[in-house]
Amino acid sequence: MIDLHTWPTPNGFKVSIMLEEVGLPYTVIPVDIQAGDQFEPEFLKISPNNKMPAIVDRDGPGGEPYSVFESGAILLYLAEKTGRFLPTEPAGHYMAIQWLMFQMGNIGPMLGQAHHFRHYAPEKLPYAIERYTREAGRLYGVLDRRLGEVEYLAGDYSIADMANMPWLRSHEKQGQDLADFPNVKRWYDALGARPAVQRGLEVLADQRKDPAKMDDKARSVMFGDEQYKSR
Ligand SMILES: N[C@@H](CCC(=O)N[C@@H](CS)C(=O)NCC(=O)O)C(=O)O
Repeated sequence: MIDLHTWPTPNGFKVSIMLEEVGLPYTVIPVDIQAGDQFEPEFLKISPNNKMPAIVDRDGPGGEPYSVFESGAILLYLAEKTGRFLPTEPAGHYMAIQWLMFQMGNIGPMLGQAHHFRHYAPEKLPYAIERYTREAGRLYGVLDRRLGEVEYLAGDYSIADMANMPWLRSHEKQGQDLADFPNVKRWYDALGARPAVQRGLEVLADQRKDPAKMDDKARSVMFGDEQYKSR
């Protein structure tokens, strides 16, 4: 049994999609990041960077409970635990890891900044909006070129696709139009048609709050003073 500490965000959905794909039983433990659950001492023991998602595998290495934070590490852990969605032959294996790292180092941080400056920032800063919207568009272009050559990012469907796809759901909020990226759109629609992906995207979906309606307390927890209290 896996405990999944999560909230309905792209990083959380990566892991719920994988758990649905492999069919491992899991319990969802909500981490309300607008209420500050990520700073609870018990949560920090399993996720020291105060971010969801995190998992605890009750049947970890040696049969002992084992916790994992960072969604990319969680996807690798689950892929290796189950022997699914990560090729074992070296060329495919490292291809999947490359596109997983591409997501962790680029798609997540840059699309996240585009979303932040376009929608969350109290001040509309043209420099930041232009910089991150342009970078988001460049990254969509990288994905589009890759997906013009292969059906899935690593050839076969893998954790690399599961990591990238949830981030593209907010393409409008990131200032992007999928019509400009036809190969991305083909892949995005194919993933969205998978029942396991649909179930993974439903996890805690009813808890999703409109960022435009974030109150001062939530803003402080997410972006303000509360962030620095756990130091
Ligand atoms: N690199 C991390 C990023 C996780 C992350 O950014 N989580 C955000 C929500 S999507 C979070 O928990 N934010 C709460 C906070 O920073 O206090 C991962 O991929 O797991």
